[in-house]
Amino acid sequence: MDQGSFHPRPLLCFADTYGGVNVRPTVFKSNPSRPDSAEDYDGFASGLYFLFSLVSSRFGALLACEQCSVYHTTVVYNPEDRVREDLGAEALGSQAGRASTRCEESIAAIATPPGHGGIGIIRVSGPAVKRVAYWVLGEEPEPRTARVYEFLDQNKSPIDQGLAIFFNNPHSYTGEDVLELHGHGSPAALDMLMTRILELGTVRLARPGEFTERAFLNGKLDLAQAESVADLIGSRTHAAARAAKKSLEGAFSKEITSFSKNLRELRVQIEAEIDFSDEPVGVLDDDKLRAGLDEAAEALESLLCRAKRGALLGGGAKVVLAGPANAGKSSLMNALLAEERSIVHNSPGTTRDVIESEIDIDGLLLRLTDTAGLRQSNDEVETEGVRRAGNAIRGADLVLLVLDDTNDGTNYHEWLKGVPSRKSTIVILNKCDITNRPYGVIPDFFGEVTVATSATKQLGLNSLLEAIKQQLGYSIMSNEEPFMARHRHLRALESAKVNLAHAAANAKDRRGIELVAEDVRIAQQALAEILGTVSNEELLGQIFSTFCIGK
Ligand SMILES: Nc1nc2c(ncn2[C@@H]2O[C@H](COP(=O)(O)OP(=O)(O)O)[C@@H](O)[C@H]2O)c(=O)[nH]1
Ligand SMILES: [Mg+2]
Repeated sequence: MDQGSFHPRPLLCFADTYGGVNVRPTVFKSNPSRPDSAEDYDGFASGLYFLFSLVSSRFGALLACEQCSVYHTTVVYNPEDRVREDLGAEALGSQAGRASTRCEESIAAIATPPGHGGIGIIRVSGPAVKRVAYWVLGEEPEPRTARVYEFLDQNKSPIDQGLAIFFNNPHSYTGEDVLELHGHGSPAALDMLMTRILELGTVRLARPGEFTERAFLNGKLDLAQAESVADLIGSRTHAAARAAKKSLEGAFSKEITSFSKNLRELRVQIEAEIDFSDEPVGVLDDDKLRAGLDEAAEALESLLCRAKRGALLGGGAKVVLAGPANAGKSSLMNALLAEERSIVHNSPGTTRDVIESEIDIDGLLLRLTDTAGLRQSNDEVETEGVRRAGNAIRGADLVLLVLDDTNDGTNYHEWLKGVPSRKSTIVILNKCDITNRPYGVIPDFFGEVTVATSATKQLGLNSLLEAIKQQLGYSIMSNEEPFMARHRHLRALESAKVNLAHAAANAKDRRGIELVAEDVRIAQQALAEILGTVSNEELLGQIFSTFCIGK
């Protein structure tokens, strides 16, 4: 038998041909509730499957009829089934792929930050919530109604007084019963109340992020939304907070879902084309396939671009000022910050340590880092400073190579050697007030992005900030509100991009269509990871452990 011509694909005919019965042929599971379900035929079906593998040619029509006469439920074909099976139920955006997880344990935590404040909130979630309410409030509160209560200790004397709100499952943040006690923001009173709740014995202290983790597990949020909760809490600029809020509302998830859906449709067509390549159905010709892949690649690129901007918003960027001693690095840092942060002096070797400060430009948080001038020195402290400067350069998202235009500009390439070749770099020719070089971007400066500045006269700084934003890929797009993204998301999108590129390469040869299907499947899988529909325990642990307690 010709093994080469064998396709181990379990499809035999279109579903439509045999009505609405829709059982995946790979499963061979009968449905005992149906009289025609061929119960007890599972073994027979497996046997048939084994036999199929010996058939030396495409067996679609032949075995479809064969099967039909026995029990057609096992042979009905629907290309969507395979796509769906790979992704785990409705992986694309809906929560159905994640089994609702009701935790047996109840958890509690102080949800407000430590210290004294007007209000302190304790949150309890889980099956013991009603019992806690009964012991602490003396009754089970009306769901979703704020009421003033006395919070009672075991002797029924009040610990504190405040609002209590009960959210019955599934209509709560976690999807479980939740009780919120809004007392006074006194660490002592909150501590007493927490002790009271924990001594009931049915509740334990929540781990960081455990409330949100439960919300995720119960299908209230997808993983990208859950991450944006932490991003919103940790946001340091208005733009970052707004972007995190957008992601929490599902803006990023929607984009991923919609793109995945398109990819999925393309995949269904590719799968059908493979399965019916010998039949005159003509699902997807070469041009259509290539056009579909090109379109997907384009959409992914735009998504990646926006996600990069979102990731920048969330994490900010480390921008390191490096270069020879006395070029004006510290002066430039101070000019950009509009404050005297670094010591400026005309004697070389003044800056000996790494000095960091943050600046918000159009919502983008830059962590500006001033470093010691790169030079040989007999001074141990300065040598250590130069070593640290090297580390800072290696860890930078963007290096500003500051050169003194009065003498270093001509041998800029020597200085460039000190910067790793793949680092994003801007060359700055400082002290242009002395050389009379026009300030601003210098076009075509030996292929480097170069800006002429005067730190002392504050010239060329706006051009420099624009160049920084551009180099970091952060440019404000008109009516598009940015969404928050993380490096984890970027990695997944990059991986999808690589796989789509493979798919496009494989699509050049008709014989590679099976590989195309596999590439698209892996790309789709990478996207599903973003939403957490195919996430693993370790990843979830990593993500939720970065949350604060009580969220
Ligand atoms: N004329 C002029 N002098 C500058 C400029 N930037 C820095 N300087 C001077 O150059 C000297 C070294 O500056 P500094 O910022 O300490 O350089 P660093 O060693 O690279 O940090 C100081 O005397 C500064 O006042 C500039 O743009 N124009
Ligand atoms: Mg300095």
